[in-house]
Amino acid sequence: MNGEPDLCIGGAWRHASDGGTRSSINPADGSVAGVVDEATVEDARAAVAAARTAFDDGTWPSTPVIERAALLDRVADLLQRDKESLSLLETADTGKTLAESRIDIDDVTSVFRYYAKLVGVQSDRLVDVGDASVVSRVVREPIGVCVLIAPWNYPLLQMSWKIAPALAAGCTMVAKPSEVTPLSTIAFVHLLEEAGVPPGVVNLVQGSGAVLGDALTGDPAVDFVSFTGGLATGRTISRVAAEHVTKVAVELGGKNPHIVFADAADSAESFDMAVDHVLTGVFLHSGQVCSAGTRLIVEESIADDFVAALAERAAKIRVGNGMDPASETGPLVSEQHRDKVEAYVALGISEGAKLVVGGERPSDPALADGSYYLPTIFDRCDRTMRIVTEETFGPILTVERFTDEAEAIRLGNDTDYGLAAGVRTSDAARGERVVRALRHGTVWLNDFGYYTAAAEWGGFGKSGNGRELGPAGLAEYQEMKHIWHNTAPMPAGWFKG
Ligand code: TXE
Repeated sequence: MNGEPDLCIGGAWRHASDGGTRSSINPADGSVAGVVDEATVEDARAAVAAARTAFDDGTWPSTPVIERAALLDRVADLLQRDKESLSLLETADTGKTLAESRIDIDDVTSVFRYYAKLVGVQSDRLVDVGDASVVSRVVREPIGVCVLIAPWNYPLLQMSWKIAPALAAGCTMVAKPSEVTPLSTIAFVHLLEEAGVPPGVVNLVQGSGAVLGDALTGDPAVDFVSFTGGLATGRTISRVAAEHVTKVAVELGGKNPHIVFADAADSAESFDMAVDHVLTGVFLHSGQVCSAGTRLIVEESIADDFVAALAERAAKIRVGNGMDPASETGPLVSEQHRDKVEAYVALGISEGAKLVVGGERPSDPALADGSYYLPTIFDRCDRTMRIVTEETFGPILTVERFTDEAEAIRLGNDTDYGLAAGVRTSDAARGERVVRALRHGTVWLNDFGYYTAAAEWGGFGKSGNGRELGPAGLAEYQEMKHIWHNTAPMPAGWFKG
């Protein structure tokens, strides 16, 4: 970064083979957050080859589990040591508030600690085949060379959900952060080196996915691609990887319903809490969250009051520079992304949705150089509108109304995606019925947005396939091998001649 080499290939830090660089822009004020080497296709191929060599000829895949776990714990310690500097990089690159970045680094730490523990207690499975002379067991082996492609909204967090289990499993890898937010991942790969990750195990390239993508995901030397990002890119990657029947896991965002029954807001206190959770669920990180609760589905009897209270609080959200402790949410990640969000707002208006609050940039001249956008609410929405069906990935809440439980469930499932959903009700039986009926990978009942490293994360439908976090998030990086060992073999006796 800023003159230092940023590509890590086979344990050596290098500049791009053609000397190319890219400026990473701080969306809070348009300044340059860092100048970073931009890999070429040749660099991407070299990174895959280095990962392949490290897997086939290196020691990491056969390093005892206890040592791999100890390394993950060391990474966690170093993350805490460097928490402030990593948080500052994350805020400079993404625009998110420093408070959010600090939470991200704590979450990254937990992921490493979790997988250190989990891999340490995994054991082979003995299978009783009813023959005392046969030892039959199922063992886990690393899947091989992994390509890990991350997005820009949670750069280090999303990358850690991939790197931690990949390392725990004994894989080697090529990591490609988003070209929009590479800074924290570069610092992190230095940290991995310091923790003792052997050369070639974690390779790093930065650059445009459109340029490097096929070289990374279509290389026959790759065994697994883990991708988090947009639906269109997920489709492309799945197609390219299919050429060599390469396993793919993709997390492609969501259009997540937050269903509010009237009984969850029947006292002043519960009403305020429901408003608070809906507000946080959609406007945190200015809506740039794959699990953001972007579709409010509210019972008709309370809808008018609920939307009015939401609008009042949305108008008070302090949008500003993430480095200012007074800011409650930062800018959108880039000018281009704000253009996209603004186009969705214009579309919503033309589709006939009722704009209740927001729908514009902040007027504060101090924010003029950043890509800020105000929290926006559209009422009177329905499924014919693209703002209800498509992921806007900005601070936009759409409101739909229902009159009974069946309709609430139908609306909640009426999406091509299926990443996350929220349900608010004081009726426990109804709550259980509705959460079981919703076809989403995570469902919160009377809460919203929380996750833990120990529970699986991923989507139904077009939100993707595969899982991250939890035991399944490690299993993605492991092949199961059945070993049948006959200690006293006999002739099969099938063919008599
Ligand atoms: O994502 P891309 P973009 C959604 C959100 C957003 C939309 C587009 O709706 O508005 O996606 O965002 C790499 N082969 N999400 O364009 O392109 C790219 O370099 C291989 C949801 O920024 O999906 C980056 O590293 N890789 C999401 C990563 O893919 C390719 C978070 C993600 O970028 C590639 C972010 C290719 N052909 C956006 N093309 C979530 N699920 O949380 C690009 N990339």
